[in-house]
Amino acid sequence: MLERILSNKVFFIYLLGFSLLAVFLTVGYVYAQNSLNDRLKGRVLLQVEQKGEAWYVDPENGERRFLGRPNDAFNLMRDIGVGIINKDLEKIPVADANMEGPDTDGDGLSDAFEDAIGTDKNNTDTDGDGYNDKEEIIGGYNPKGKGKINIDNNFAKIHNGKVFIQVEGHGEAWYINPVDGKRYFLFRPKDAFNVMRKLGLGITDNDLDKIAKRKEVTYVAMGASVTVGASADPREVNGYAYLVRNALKRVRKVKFNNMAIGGTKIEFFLNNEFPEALKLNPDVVTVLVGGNDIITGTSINDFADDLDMLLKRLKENSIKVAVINSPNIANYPKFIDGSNEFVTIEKINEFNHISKEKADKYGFVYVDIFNSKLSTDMSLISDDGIHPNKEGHKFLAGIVIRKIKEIILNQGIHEECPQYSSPALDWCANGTIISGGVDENGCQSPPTCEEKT
Ligand SMILES: [Ca+2]
Ligand SMILES: [Ca+2]
Ligand SMILES: [Ca+2]
Repeated sequence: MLERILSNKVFFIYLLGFSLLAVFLTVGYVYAQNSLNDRLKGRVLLQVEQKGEAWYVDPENGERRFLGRPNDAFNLMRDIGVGIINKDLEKIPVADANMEGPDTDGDGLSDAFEDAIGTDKNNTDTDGDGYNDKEEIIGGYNPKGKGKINIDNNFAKIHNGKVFIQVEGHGEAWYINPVDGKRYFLFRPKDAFNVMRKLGLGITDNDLDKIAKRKEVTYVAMGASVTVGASADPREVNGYAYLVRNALKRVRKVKFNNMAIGGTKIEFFLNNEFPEALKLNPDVVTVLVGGNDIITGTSINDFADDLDMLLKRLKENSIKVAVINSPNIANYPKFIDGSNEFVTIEKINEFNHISKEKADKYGFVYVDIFNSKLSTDMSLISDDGIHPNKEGHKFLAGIVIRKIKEIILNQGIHEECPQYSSPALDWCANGTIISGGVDENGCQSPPTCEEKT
């Protein structure tokens, strides 16, 4: 008995030792990886041991994305771009690059460049102070008026490596180079590629391997007409589910599928949309529930049972879910006259109460749009008196995006498995190494050592 306890104890100490080693090595690995990622955030990397393939390190999460051919690179940069107003953009110094192209006034700035910075493309000296537009903008002077430009180096620093899209212009894009803190004009695909080539940093395959590739996420939207995108034509551009997809694309590679069909209810989500969704092996599902069940008088018990079953199945398949409730449609033009006996604020609250209860039961995110402008601000509702309009979809997407990002960035989607180094050679020399097996995330667990008896 004592012997058994001792042997268990030895085994435990080995296990503990190994675990600590593993933790130490993992922490070391992650630390090294993080510092490399941090140093390279926002940089373009060129694989010097290959054919100079270019990668872009996302400044937000340090993951790398393949830049591919010039057109791909340009589209990718626009894809990751964030909107900026001119007043903020002007805080960042301009790089003397990418000014080639038709130049009507011959001042060295292309017409497109002048459109972007707001100078006169038919006048070499927009403000008439004797200094031409290019000299001024490159020298940090204001080509449109008196004095210097109010450069804010801290602002540039915070946004190093990002791509900005001018929301007040024609959507021109600029890349903030982390090395010199200047902005590089990205007008044509060629510009994007030139920037990449000129500013790119050579990297070995070995170092590149240490930088995580962008994780992929499969997002499926379930619901009815609102989720289809009704009253926000073109739906694939303005519908909330598509806007959520677009937002996800900023942080992840996204596979998206919209399962929603107009006029459907929870029973249909469960029996039709869910089986189809499951085939895609989704990571994240949003399900907007309540609307048609409330309108057509589904019994609250049936709703509760079907929603419970749907969420249970999603949970069983390890899918992260955001349950979106119903806004106060009793307040909507279509129902405000009380013509639909089922549509009352009491009923809506009853359904939403179930949605919240079930979301909580399965540990899912609950998205409350009842307590939002979608219940009160009828300027968000379309002329049909029931569906959100374009602005309404945008508003709804904003709420969902915040919640979805919580799910994806905090709970981890397709997280890479921890890396363990091999234990010392004499580890378990007198025992049998037992494979650690695969954990619930599909990651290999460290092996254990069983003492020989
Ligand atoms: Ca010019
Ligand atoms: Ca000019
Ligand atoms: Ca001038």
